[in-house]
Amino acid sequence: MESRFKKTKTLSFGQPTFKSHPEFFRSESDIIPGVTQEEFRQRRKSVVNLATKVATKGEKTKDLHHMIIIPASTKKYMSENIPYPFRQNSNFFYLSGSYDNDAFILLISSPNEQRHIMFLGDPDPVGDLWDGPKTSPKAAVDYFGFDEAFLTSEFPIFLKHFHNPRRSVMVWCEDRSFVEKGIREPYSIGISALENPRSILDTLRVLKSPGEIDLMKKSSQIASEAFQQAMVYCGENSQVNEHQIWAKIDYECRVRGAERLAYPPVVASGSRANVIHYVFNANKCKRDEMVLVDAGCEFFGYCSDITRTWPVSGKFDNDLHRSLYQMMLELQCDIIKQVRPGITLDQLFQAMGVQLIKGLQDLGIISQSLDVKSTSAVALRFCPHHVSHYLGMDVHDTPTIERNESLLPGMIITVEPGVYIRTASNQKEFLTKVGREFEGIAIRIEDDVLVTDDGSCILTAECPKTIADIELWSGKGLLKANASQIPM
Ligand SMILES: [Mn+2]
Repeated sequence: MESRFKKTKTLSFGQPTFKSHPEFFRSESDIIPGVTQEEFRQRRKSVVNLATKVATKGEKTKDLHHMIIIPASTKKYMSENIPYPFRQNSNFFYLSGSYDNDAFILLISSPNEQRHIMFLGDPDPVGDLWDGPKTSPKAAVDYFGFDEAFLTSEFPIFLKHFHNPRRSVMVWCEDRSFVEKGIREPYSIGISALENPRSILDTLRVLKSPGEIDLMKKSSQIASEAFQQAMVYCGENSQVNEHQIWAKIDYECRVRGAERLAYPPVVASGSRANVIHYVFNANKCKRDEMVLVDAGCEFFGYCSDITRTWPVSGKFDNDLHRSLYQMMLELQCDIIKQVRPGITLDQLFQAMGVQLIKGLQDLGIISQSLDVKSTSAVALRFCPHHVSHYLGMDVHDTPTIERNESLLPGMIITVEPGVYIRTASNQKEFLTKVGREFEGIAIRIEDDVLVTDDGSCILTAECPKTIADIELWSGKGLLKANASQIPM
């Protein structure tokens, strides 16, 4: 077979390819590492097939046509001419592998055929001077494997040809105004229904292919190594602040090939860890406190999501820290052991609530007299967030998939129990005298877990989690600091 790169020799791309980044790609047929042009084509086919099935409820309907429109992200500005870092729309990326902005995918299904079309931004001599050339329609066909590709300025002509008053068209698009202003009004195309394709895409995206699993493994590996290095860094530097730990994780992820952090991280030391979405990340870390870090990265569009809580000093010298941490660690490991096909995220959450209350009672933090069976409301006061969410191209992936759906092999989820002992009044009534000593301490431990045929596999297993491993990695930093003090 002729190499695709011979055909596409003159094409340029605004994204990594096998040719430009051979260290990440396996073969020339990959559009992103491990995901071939054929897999992207299959995804588009599956979207069309599922949309058709949902629309007709399995019955054969003769003349119904479907137009599924998935726009790319547009360039967004933070101030005059200064763009925000570009982040592709996950659904557009899932169906194309393309980083192009101001483009859209059009999938057409008629009773006898499917057409996969990409519309791309028009060449702009002035804009291209600043931003570089855009992907051409030829590249969209040759490299990305679309059946046809046009410039967005050609869309009206395309619609004119497509328009047929006898045709009944169901349009699938999240952006209503795009459909009303771009299709219905100017061309008076008879649209029989306007549907949102989101849940169809979520249904497909929640199950990861082998290529996607490998990307998730890589993303998890990169973030795990960044956490190792952050622990070394804290051990090495007697004075750190949250901002520096953030910078360290960001740096260590990027040097390993991640595009960016997957979300604004939480780096919260001391009692600030009680603020679940604390992102100010600029306070000093005290050596006798713990720091909670919730961070992950994106690798070719696939996210990792890790939380670790560790003593800034690198040693679990404080008995309160040590005992509460050990309890949460055992709880988190027990919940992960329950992950298998058939169980639901809500069931994991229930299990966490029961075990959290028992753990707090065993440590004497809350009263023994509380009935463990009616604990979920009390558990929510100590851990006000869910224990799990789906993970994939988005951090909070496939949100239309309910948390009471049975897990299937190939799904990837987080397991992230937390405990937040605040001085908040809604906990006071439960805290014992011993419990009051723990006030201000917050711990969350989060791993990314793949559901397998017979259980699960932790993708973030390299990230230090046991007390011994955390002290080991922090200890590497302490050793470095001591070595640098030895006079030469
Ligand atoms: Mn998470």
